[in-house]
Amino acid sequence: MTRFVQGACPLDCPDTCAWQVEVDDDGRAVGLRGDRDHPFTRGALCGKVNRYLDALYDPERLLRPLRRTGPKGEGRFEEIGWDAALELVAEGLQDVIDDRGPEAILPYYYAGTMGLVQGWSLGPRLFAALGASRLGTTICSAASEAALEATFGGKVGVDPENIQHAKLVLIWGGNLLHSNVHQWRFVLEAREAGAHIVVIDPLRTDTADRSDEHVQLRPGTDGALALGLMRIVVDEGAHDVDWLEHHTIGWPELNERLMEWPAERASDVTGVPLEQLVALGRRLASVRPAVQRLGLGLQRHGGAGAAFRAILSIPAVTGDWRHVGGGAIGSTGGLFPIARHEAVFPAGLDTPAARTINMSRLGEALTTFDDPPVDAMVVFDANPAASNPNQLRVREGLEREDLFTVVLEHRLTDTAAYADIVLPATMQPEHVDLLAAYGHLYLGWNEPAVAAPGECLPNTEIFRRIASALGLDHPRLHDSDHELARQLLDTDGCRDAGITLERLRERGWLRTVSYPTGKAPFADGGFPTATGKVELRSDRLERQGLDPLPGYLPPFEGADVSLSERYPLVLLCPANRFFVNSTFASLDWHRRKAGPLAVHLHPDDALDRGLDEGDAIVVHNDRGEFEAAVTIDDATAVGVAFLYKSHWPKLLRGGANANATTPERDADLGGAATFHDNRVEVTGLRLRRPEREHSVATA
Ligand SMILES: Nc1nc2c(c(=O)[nH]1)N[C@H]1C(S)=C(S)[C@@H](COP(=O)(O)OP(=O)(O)OC[C@H]3O[C@@H](n4cnc5c(=O)[nH]c(N)nc54)[C@H](O)[C@@H]3O)O[C@H]1N2
Ligand SMILES: Nc1nc2c(c(=O)[nH]1)N[C@H]1C(S)=C(S)[C@@H](COP(=O)(O)OP(=O)(O)OC[C@H]3O[C@@H](n4cnc5c(=O)[nH]c(N)nc54)[C@H](O)[C@@H]3O)O[C@H]1N2
Ligand SMILES: [Mo]
Repeated sequence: MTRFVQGACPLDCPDTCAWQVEVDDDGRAVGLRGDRDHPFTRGALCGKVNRYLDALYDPERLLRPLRRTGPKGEGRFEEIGWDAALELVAEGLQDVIDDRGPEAILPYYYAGTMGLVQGWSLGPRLFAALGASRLGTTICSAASEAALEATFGGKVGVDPENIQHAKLVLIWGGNLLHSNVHQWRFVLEAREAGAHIVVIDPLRTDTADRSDEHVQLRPGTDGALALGLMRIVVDEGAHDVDWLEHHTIGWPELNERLMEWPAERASDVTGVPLEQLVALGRRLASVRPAVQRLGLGLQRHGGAGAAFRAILSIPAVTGDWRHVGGGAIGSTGGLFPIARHEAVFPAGLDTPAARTINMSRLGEALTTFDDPPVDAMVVFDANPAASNPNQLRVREGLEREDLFTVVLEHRLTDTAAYADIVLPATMQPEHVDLLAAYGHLYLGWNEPAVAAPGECLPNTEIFRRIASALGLDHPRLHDSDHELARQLLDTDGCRDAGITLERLRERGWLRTVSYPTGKAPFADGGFPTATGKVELRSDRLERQGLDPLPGYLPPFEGADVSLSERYPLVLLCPANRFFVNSTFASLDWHRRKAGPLAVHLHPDDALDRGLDEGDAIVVHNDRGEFEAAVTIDDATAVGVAFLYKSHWPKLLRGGANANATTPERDADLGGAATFHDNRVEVTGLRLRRPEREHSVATA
């Protein structure tokens, strides 16, 4: 006999699936399936998560606390007991506090689990109470979030389920078939009902291949395309004057700016053929409802914030918010009435002011900060040695003998290999959690299904024990997991939507807004801006000395002509179908499916460099280099190379992945990382390193 336990996928992905773990009489997980009743999961998990139990029962899982016995990075450790480990952690942190003050401690975390309980509550809370440096969580979506804030007042937009009602779907910088699989079914439903599907991407991705139209623009030029399209809508006389007047701020100024963007200029900047651009603009002028689905790929460039704002402005100009299925959607995160801030800064807990360190410039922080330096780092839910930009500098920082590093992990990642102490954490079927999503409107509950293996503990329990070891006994640092979940749900929004912990546990998932799908909730404005209007002009951005209007800001390296002589290729490194960031990238099945690290080059770029399919290459720029194999691929344009991100550096020949070349440079908004705004050159390994055998890089 087996039974099914309700849970939720914890991975950093817009789909946040509801799943059910099948458990046998011995308490072992033997199966995993998508929840058939969940309106977004609809009974199916993605290929990589179908194999999640491989990760759960991976023989490489960490089961006991470890203390480093070899040099940093080498990965030699000995097992120690929890008591000894916690004593060492408390001692290490206390020494740093005594020497340099609490700000010399940096908690470093991201979305290895998107669980609100295990992720962004008690850990950040503990470090806030210590007075440690705060973390600017910018590595993924900070530019788009800042753009959404400035334009809509928050992360709101079209209910992704309603995309099925659109007649024109524009997908900007999102490879849905890799990274937002469940959204694709709603797109297909729209298409079956007659919608025209357009993918806007420098690469002809699988998603582009299966759509009706592919707009292959130059990387980092979406802002120019959006302005050009809006200009055509205006020239066609199809802008919704009435909606613009009543529900937006700044239309006259934006309209003036559009006059600077005739289609010819937009075509020149983006490289999109004039006829295609004009035809798309006319389609946008005439087809209602149209929806703009914004992925995150387009926002990993210097001008990301401006571009996002320009695209978000389109439905105000076309009046699409009036219609079910019309509008724009970047993230649904703001439609979850969760007490995120209070989870970290609860009433009654003293949290001293402290500096904020931008996580996307971790290498810089670890190697240059002085007042105080970062002398201790506690890493959880993240793998910066694989996933952060400027990998060599991050590594240089992690190698510092005077840096005390603690890593909470499932596996001995590249980052964990640099730790002084590694603490073994539980995985999703082993702990309680509460999940919000950024690609649909359902909160999810995750009930533990199996016992934790070895001596693994949930992140929360580890933080409670670290608090005790430091002698901190404030009750808010010892809240139980259920208590944390209850605090997260303690909001007016949850009360309005009838969400309680009890109902959530009983059902497994609940819709977060009080209106049903099939509504156009922004038909009459009602955006979470101060005025309820779409802010085409943002006074807030103007006060920060930024362009108050949506515009076009060229990519940094992407448009840098002087750099292009030495580094003629722009390197894009989007989502790998079989990994989620570096998660799963050490497992056999996932690695086999993903294949060895391959850099895709346009046939002309390969020919220019004398490279054949499968040749071993070095990809390099001033920041660093990594080894890979060449794949010749006309899915990309001349001058644009790409690979799928997140192989584990230590499993690669050469010991580095694409992030050895990516920049630590902030985008225009939000201090966001700019992974895709990166110039490189590619050289055959044979030519560059004649002393080396030129075999293909291993995965
Ligand atoms: N399988 C899988 N799923 C994932 C992830 C994963 O690693 N693997 N990662 C998760 C995470 S953390 C995130 S943030 C999301 C990311 O997933 P997406 O939002 O899809 O973002 P990316 O994969 O970075 O890039 C998507 C597409 O944007 C294109 N692109 C690059 N530059 C530009 C540009 O300037 N303009 C336009 N229009 N397009 C551009 C790329 O070519 C790529 O095809 O996916 C999540 N889901
Ligand atoms: N080249 C390139 N690099 C990129 C990107 C890109 O487009 N190109 N995209 C960036 C993006 S969008 C993102 S979001 C970042 C993501 O970067 P990270 O947030 O660092 O994500 P991962 O590399 O998957 O590392 C997450 C780690 O968390 C661990 N983990 C999972 N659950 C738990 C838990 O419950 N407890 C503990 N203690 N650990 C847990 C996993 O084992 C895993 O090792 O990567 C960025 N890196
Ligand atoms: Mo991300």
